[in-house]
This record gives sequence, C-alpha cells and structure tokens, in this order.
Amino acid sequence: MKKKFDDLSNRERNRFISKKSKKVNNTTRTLHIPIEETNATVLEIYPKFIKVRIDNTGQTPLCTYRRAALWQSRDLDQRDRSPLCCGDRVKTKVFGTKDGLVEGVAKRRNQLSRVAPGRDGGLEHVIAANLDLMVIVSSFSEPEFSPGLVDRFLIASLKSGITPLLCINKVDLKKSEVKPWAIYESLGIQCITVSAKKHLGLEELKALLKSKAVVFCGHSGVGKTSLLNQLVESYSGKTGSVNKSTGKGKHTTSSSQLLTIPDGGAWIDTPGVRAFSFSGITEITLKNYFPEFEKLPCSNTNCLHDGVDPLCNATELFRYDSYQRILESLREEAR
Ligand SMILES: Nc1nc2c(ncn2[C@@H]2O[C@H](COP(=O)(O)OP(=O)(O)OP(=O)(O)O)[C@@H](O)[C@H]2O)c(=O)[nH]1
Ligand SMILES: [Mg+2]
Ligand SMILES: [Zn+2]
Repeated sequence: MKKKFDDLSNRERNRFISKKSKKVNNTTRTLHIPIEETNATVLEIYPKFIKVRIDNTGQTPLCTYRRAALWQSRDLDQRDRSPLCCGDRVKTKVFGTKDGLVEGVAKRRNQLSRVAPGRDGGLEHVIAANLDLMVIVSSFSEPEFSPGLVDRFLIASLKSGITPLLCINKVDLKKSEVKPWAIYESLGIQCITVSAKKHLGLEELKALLKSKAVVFCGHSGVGKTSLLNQLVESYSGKTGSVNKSTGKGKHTTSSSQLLTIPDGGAWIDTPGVRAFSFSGITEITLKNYFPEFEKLPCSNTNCLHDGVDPLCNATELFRYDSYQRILESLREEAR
C-alpha cells in the first residue's frame, strides 16, 4: 500500500519534494504568475525553506523552493539576497499537512528594501512586500529618539510609495514636554505616541492598522515586538533588554515574521536595524525625497543644498543636518 506523505521518513519526504521541484523547475520557465493563481502568503524565510499560510485552509506548511526558478520571476537586475520575502504572494502545492513546494510568485505591488550590510554588502535586501503601511517605530528614550533613522525610513517610504506612520513608543519614559517628532507632524506625517508597557495608545494604533498589510520597522530595542505582543493575542515574540550604558537594543528579533490577523490584516515584525542604506538614490536625486526643499528659491537651479551655492538658503530648514549627513554618506558610498 502506498504510504501517506505524513508517514514518510524525513529522507523520503525530501526525495519526494526534490523530484517534484525539479519538475516545476523545468516547466515554469515563465515570468511572474498572475495574482489570481496564488493561494498563499509568505510568513517567514528560513535558509532553505519558507513558511507560508494557505488562504483557504489556514495551514502553515514549510515549503521548499528552487532559487534558480524563482530568480527568473524577478527582475534580473535586482539580485536580492533571497528571491522571496515576507508578504510575497505565492502559488504552492502542499504535500501532507506540513510540507509543500512553491511553484511560482506573483509580481509585488511594492516593496520595502535596503542595501544589505556586512557580508552581503551591496546586495538589495527586501524586508517585506505588498504593504499598505509602514510603521516607523521609535522611542522616547532607551534608545533615544533618532531623527536620522526616521528620515531614512521616510525616504524609503516615499521611494516605495508606502504610507508611513511614525509611532513613538515608551511614552511612559517621557521626561519633558519636548516633542522631537513635531517636525514630522508639520510635514504631514501621521504620528502616534504609545506605550507597550503601560498599554497607552494601543487601541488608537490598532484602529490605524485595521485590515492593513503593515511592516513594523526601526532601531533595535524600540519595542516593535513588545507592541505586536500587545496588539496580537496569539503572538509571543521574544523581547530583549536595552543596554543601559549605550541605550542600544540587543537585536533580539532575528528574522522577519508576518502575523495574520483575523480581520484580514497582515502585520510584520522585523529585526531592528543599526543603519539603513538605500539603493537607487544618488546625491542628485536625494533632495527629491525632502519635499520641504521644493519651496526653496534655490530648488529651481541645480543646487544640491550642500553649502556650495552662496544663494542657497536650505540651512534654515529643520532637516538640513539630516539631509547633509545622508548626502555625505551617499558620496562616501559612491567613492
Ligand atoms: N519602559 C518601556 N519599555 C518598553 C516599552 N516597550 C518595550 N519596552 C522594553 O524595551 C525593550 C526592547 O523591546 P523589544 O520589543 O525587544 O524591542 P524590538 O524593537 O523588538 O527590538 P529588536 O527585536 O532587537 O529589533 C524590552 O526590554 C521591553 O520590555 C514601553 O512602552 N516602555
Ligand atoms: Mg523585536
Ligand atoms: Zn540650495
């Protein structure tokens, strides 16, 4: 009698899936599959597998995929670290209950990506895709509010066309009435102050996320996982303390994870970043990501607002220093 897939040994299962995936590799030499053919969303990426959620059944099998076959579905000039990311819509075939195979991936409507640091330096690393909202999490203190990183994430949101929401956590640690994020409110960016620890502002935040595909991003230790633990009953992500002397987080979350919400939402916890570099932005195009610069008289010229043009009055703008730092880092990277 033929054994059921779930009863096979690990070795037999792998052999079975490998045979199937070779077949897929030979037959799916097409580009992206149409979105109507997809049946699952990518929840998490492991080195050799991905975890998906099947739409109809809610099953969450681990699937293998052929890197080479999926690369063909992606734009060739975009050599990301992985051909798939959290939020990707895929077509999968499930064997038994726990294993499956990715047969194809749909074109993304948008994606949040950064230039990968370290060993993979220079490669584009896609953090998440198909998003409605980017929650840029920052904190009042421990770690200190970081406008530099907020600006970088805002640039990424403009570049990808994903609406940003600035969420300042740890309001319970507030020591003064100074609002370092007021500048962002004046630029029209929605801001919300919350405390995961003291359950402040969480209902308001939840209402803003309702039924949306959302990525939580920011420095390590600002409380992304703590917030999601409070907002999503079924989630119990690991949280880590903040180093008291440096005020920095300990990079507790190590891989992105998509949480499916019963109302149709999909909220993604991501690992905290130290820095955030982008691809596709140059010293010439950077100013386009600072909308307030458009009002400057020197913006009609080719002024790079870098102190060279004596008529440049960009120094009066609040985000001038931040702009200078990013400009300098882009020049550095181009060297
Ligand atoms: N005082 C205070 N502490 C908080 C709050 N939210 C989170 N924390 C603490 O901040 C620390 C870091 O929280 P995490 O949720 O692990 O932070 P994270 O942003 O997920 O960090 P990474 O996974 O490293 O990126 C933990 O010690 C939390 O208990 C808050 O609202 N107030
Ligand atoms: Mg975390
Ligand atoms: Zn200028």
